[in-house]
Parts: sequence; structure tokens; C-alpha cells
Amino acid sequence: MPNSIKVTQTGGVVLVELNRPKALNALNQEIMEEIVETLVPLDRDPSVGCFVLTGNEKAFAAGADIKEMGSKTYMDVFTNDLFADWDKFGAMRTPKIAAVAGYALGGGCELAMMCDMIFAAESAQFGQPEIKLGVMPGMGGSQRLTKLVGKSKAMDMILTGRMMDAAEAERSGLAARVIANDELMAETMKAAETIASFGKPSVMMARETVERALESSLREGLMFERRVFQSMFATEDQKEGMAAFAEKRKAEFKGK
Ligand code: CO8
Repeated sequence: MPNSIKVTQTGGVVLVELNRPKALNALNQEIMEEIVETLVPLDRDPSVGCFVLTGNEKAFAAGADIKEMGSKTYMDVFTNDLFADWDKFGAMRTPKIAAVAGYALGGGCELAMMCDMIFAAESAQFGQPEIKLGVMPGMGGSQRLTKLVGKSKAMDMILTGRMMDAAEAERSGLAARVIANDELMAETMKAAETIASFGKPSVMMARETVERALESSLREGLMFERRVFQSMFATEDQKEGMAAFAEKRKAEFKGK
């Protein structure tokens, strides 16, 4: 049984709650291992249509665990490739929504950005404060934040270490929605249930194609999109979705 996370599945949605409240959900080795060991098998489970990753009212996660990391040497972090296993979380193909209330700092902000979209409570505070610790973002912040909010604002966040509130995060493209604090989980779960109600293969292909936009030229991305779109005509869900529209009924997707 995992110790630092709580995992519950309701229908097609798997809710993952980070559970180190005394350390503001600081991301240590254990939490990373538990997330990867628990979620990667579920990623391949056809009954799982969406993940929701959240923390608590005070913190989504206040960063990598500074106390665990502080005394490590260069050789420790280099030879063990510190935190490289987070890539396995980022590479999961089932959609992941980060529901962020309170602090999402350093590795916490980076973990939220590894998700496919961020829903921010009004209380959310995002930041990459590593510069104040004599280091810099190391779990993707310098790259993902720059892709999401642009160079100038990413520089502002990373070089001053300041925090960004929920309104600024939405305005800048970091957060998809800002939600009242007490409605964060209900609205996030509703969106997750909507995603999980669609055919999983088409959802996976659509998210992979959007991801491709961050990694390729426009021309290559458009070609990738066209090929993936065309390949969807090999699925039963495409036949069902289009037939249901023509017959004015709700589609019954089978995930095939
Ligand atoms: N690591 C470990 N413990 C933490 C962390 C953290 N990141 N953040 C908070 N805590 C602990 C505190 O030490 C405290 O513990 P204790 O009660 O035992 O003293 C407890 O959580 C509560 O925290 P505070 O008392 O500080 O709570 P406040 O409400 O006063 O302040 C803040 C909240 C502003 C969020 C404050 O806790 C803070 O500044 N935290 C650190 C934020 C930070 O610097 N994050 C970046 C960490 S570095 C990082 O993420 C690098 C990622 C890349 C690594 C890649 C490697 C390859």
C-alpha cells in the first residue's frame, strides 16, 4: 500500500492525492516511486480514462524535498539520475489533470506542468523559487514553463523566484481554468469524467497530437495530425461516434 499518496478510482477516473501534508507535499524519492509504481500499470488499463492529481488546500506540492536533497553530492545526483523517474509519469498516455490549490512551487509546479492541463483554485500560487536555494529548475521547469508562458515571463519567474497567482497563471497560459476554492475538486472531477466517457484510443491519440505541437515544427505537426486523424478511421469508435450523430443518439464508445 502506498504511504505518501492516496489513490481512489471512481468509474473511469483515478484520483491521486499527494499525502505528505506536514511537509507541504514535498516530493521525495518515496512519493515519486509510489506514483510511478501505482500509476504506470493503471495507465495501460482500458478502464482508466483520466487521472486527477491533487494535493490539499494549503499545497499541491511545495517542491522537491529540500531536506532529503540538501546534502547530496554531484556524484549522488548524477549517478542516480535524481528524479529521472518522473519522466515515466510525464510519459503516461492517459490524460492527467492537475487540480492545484495553494502552493505549486519548484518541483510541484513542474509536476503540475507534466500533467496535460492545470485547473487552478483561486488560492493557487505557482513559482519556480529554486534560484533562492542556489540552484535552478531541474524537473522540466526551464523548458515547460517557457513553452507555456513564453520566454519573458519564464525568465521573470525563474530569475526572481516570485510567485504567480491563479489569475495570472490562467492569463499566461499556465492554467486552463481558475475555479472557486470550494468547487475545485467537483469541477475537476466533472471534466475528468467527461474525458473518461470518450473512447480511450481517440483521447490518447488526440493528447499525443497536441503534445507533438510542443516538440515539432508546424509542418511536421500538421502532417502528424493528419496521419493520426486518418488512422482513427480504423477504429470502431469513429464509426459509432459519427453514426450516433447522424442517428441523433448518444454515442456508446467501446474504446476500440
Ligand atoms: N522540502 C522539504 N520540506 C518542505 C518543503 C520542501 N520543498 N517545503 C516546505 N517544507 C516543510 C517545511 O520545512 C516545514 O516543515 P517543519 O514543520 O518540519 O519545519 C513544513 O513543510 C511547513 O512549511 P513552512 O513552515 O515553511 O510553511 P509556511 O506556510 O511558512 O511557508 C512556503 C510555505 C512558502 C511554501 C515555504 O515552505 C517554502 O518556501 N518552501 C520551499 C519552497 C521551495 O523552495 N521549493 C523549491 C524546492 S527545490 C525544487 O523543487 C527543485 C526541483 C528540481 C529537482 C530536480 C533534481 C534533478
